Amino acid sequence: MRTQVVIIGAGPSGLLLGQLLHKAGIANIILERQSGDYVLSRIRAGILEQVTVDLLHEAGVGQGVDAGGTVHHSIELVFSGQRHPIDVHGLTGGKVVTAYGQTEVTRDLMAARAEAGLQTVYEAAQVQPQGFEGDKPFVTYEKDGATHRIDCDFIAGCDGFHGVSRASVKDMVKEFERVYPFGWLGVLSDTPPVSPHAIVYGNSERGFSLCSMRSLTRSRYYVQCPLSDKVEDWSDARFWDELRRRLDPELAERIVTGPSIEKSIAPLRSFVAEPMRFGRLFLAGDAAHIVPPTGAKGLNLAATDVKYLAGALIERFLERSDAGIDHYSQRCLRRIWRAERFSWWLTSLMHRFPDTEGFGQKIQEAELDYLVNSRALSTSLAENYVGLPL
Ligand code: RFL
Ligand code: PHB
Repeated sequence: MRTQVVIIGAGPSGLLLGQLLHKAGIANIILERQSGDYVLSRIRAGILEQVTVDLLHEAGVGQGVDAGGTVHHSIELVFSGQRHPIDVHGLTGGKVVTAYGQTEVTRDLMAARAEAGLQTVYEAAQVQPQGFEGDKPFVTYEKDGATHRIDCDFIAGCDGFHGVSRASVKDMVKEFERVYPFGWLGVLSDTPPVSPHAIVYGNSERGFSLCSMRSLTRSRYYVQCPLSDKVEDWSDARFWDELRRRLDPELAERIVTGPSIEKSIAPLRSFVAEPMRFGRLFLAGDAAHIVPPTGAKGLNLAATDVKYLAGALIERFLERSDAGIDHYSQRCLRRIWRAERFSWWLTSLMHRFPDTEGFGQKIQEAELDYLVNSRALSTSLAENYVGLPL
């Protein structure tokens, strides 16, 4: 078999890249380890920057977010039992973010791919990128008891943090990492969101909390929890009780509870692998970097990697220029490190750190107080939240 680009991974990065390349007439095949249903069952991101929404339109899949997304003009911070709105729209000269689930983004992209008749091999085992340091790359995989080989011009490693792409260049990458001493317990429920207008980030002495949404009838909530906790430790009743205790009295009163339809614990990590290009193999999205979810940047960063990679490959195939490919890593990493800084900062500001004693805690409280009373720092938060310009 032969194609122009083999994409490893059918998460949002891989599917979006496939769609953008297809629109430019570039043939591609996606190899995915899991089944399509499994990919759709992973509940993750919910907040899209305008750059990401624009890219979905460019890929021809913008109808879903237009119809089902909710535009947010502000976020709210809750600490010391009080709420503080941050007017993101006003502070950024009119920019907004959109609540629309990663599951929905993925479903829209899968549907467009199926409609265009493009090939995705689900449940592909032992996927292995090869020959990418020379000019005849290929990818092998196993399916239904047989080994298959696809020859190609380029390989895109869009296979997430635990994928095979970064693992296959591990001697050539430099890794930067910080692991945080807590996780997030997330709950999805078919209940109206506590605030349909703002995403609420809470810092209380019991730990971090977050109130978000997927639609006017579906909510997404998180609480900081110890890494040793198991999902089974958290009944729905315990979760709702804990969430309420971390908010101010008015919001706590307004929470509409209901049965959870998904509940999971995610560890928090900052991670960057450099560089992101190895001959004819490129890393994109979570395969190259992870941010703690506090800044809502992971999926958005993945989307900008894909924008740069699609642009570079289109330039190469249609204009015979290597300029975009040669600058891919450098272009992405500048934006990635800025998002890493923001996500680390917001994580440090909003969580309780188990080993932080009095001084560190007092500094955190002083910074929160400064943030909500300083237009300069509020503007910095707002402009990073909506996404720095490309
Ligand atoms: P994914 O989504 O991990 O997809 C990678 C795909 O590759 C497949 N794969 C393989 N396929 C073939 N062979 C192999 N050897 C393979 N190994 C892996 C996997 O099965 C999978 O299908 O990476 P991608 O596409 O780069 O997308 C990245 C995003 O998923 C991620 O950054 C976001 O979810 C992060 N994130 C958020 N991002 C935002 O922009 N806004 C948010 O509000 C936000 N909230 C979040 C988040 C992540 C969270 N968790 C659970 C980590 C909230 C949470 C709780
Ligand atoms: C979500 O809606 O899942 C969400 C929102 C904001 C974040 C992280 C996750 O910072």
